Amino acid sequence: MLTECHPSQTVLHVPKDSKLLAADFIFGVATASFQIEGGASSRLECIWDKFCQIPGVISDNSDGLVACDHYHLWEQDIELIASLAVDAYRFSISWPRVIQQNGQLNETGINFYIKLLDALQAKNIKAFVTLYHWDLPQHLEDNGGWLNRETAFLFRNYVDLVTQAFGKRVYSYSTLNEPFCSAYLGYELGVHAPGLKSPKYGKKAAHHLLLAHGLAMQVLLKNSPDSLNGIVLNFSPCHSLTDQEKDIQAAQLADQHFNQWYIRPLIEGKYPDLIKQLPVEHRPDILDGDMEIIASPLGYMGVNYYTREIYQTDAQNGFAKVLNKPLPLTDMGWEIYPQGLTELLVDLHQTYTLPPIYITENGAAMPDKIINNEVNDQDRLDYYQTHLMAIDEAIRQGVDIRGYFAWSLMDNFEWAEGYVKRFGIVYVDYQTLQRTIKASGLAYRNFVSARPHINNPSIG
Ligand code: GCO
Repeated sequence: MLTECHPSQTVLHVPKDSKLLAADFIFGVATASFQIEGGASSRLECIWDKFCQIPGVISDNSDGLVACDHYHLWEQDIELIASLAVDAYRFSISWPRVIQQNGQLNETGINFYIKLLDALQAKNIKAFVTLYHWDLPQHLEDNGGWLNRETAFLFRNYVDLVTQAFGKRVYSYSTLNEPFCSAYLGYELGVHAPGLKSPKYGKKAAHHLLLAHGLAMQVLLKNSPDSLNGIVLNFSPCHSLTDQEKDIQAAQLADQHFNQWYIRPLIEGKYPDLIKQLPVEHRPDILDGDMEIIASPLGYMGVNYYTREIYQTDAQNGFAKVLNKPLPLTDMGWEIYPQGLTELLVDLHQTYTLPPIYITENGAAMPDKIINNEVNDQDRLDYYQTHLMAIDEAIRQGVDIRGYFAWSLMDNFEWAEGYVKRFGIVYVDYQTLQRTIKASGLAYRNFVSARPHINNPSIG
């Protein structure tokens, strides 16, 4: 029975005067190559292939060799995306699929994406293309990966070749997805590929990633000046456990390391002042001109938001993440904290001169059950509802937000969590590869297709 005070609802809605309903506000769904494609035998090995072979690093000992087999099922996946009535699809290009070891284009690989782009265009779905979502070719890692400055220039060459091949098919490019994750999780914490662990590595890798971004922006300006070109960053607001000065400072320090370290050089051409306090061997190797390249003007910035983090003081590192999270939590153990999204967006807007913002990822892993071919994921639906309202509030407070992408189109390989954690608005049966739209997916479809300008083109 439905009771009046129950927060759950089976539909998504926003106030009638919300900018989210404007005709030019884009709603989409997002994925990434390694997480969905499979088709591994027709591309080069990437760092995630190798990482998955290390015993114990992936919670279910799985890999990306088949994943959702999107490489073979892409046509039905485009139909699926179209059936959700979204305006846009955000996906990434697998560098090891489109570039051969000798640096030349792989024709089969590039044609896969060209067919995909053409099919999207035929359905009037805007393509938001991510050029790097973590699947570095393994042979480049063997040469130092993102710790080697040369990788940034090889990224530029890759971007040059693919963007020429794609021509005018792409609505929006993002150079990198979440350089924080590539650098910190991959090279400092070692929980992501390539699994290196040293405080000396994180910021060096980050600098080369940011340099790669800047170099790619220059290429995009030349090869694709009419597309919306930018970068996608992830943020978690850093809160302090108590009101004590030491905890407050700890949270501020974490924020400098994890959030400001990436946005500030992009917008202002300099790293946070914290750089001066870092041990010399932890500092990035910055050459003359690097910061200008990194701060190339952005057409937009993508913001990925899932949760906030809480910190307390720590004698050794200055800050420590509080592991005991306040409820409610998602299946990832991440606190559901929609007000953090409003806070984050308003804070960024007050701190920086921002380009237009797109929320390029937001969503939740939930313990889904498929029963009689239905997934009643009310918990995920509630997550979307509260986060859409948080975005609405940020827009009301003056932030220029132009789009929203649900993470993810479908359940997929959730990195170190393997296939155990499900983020999709579409359920994937990994035995049969059958896709089933969850209740949240149906609600999303109903929401986007009921916008005033869709029903009546003269409104909005
Ligand atoms: C990220 C990545 C996605 C993840 C998602 C859930 O933000 O980490 O872009 O690939 O799957 O965020 O963790």
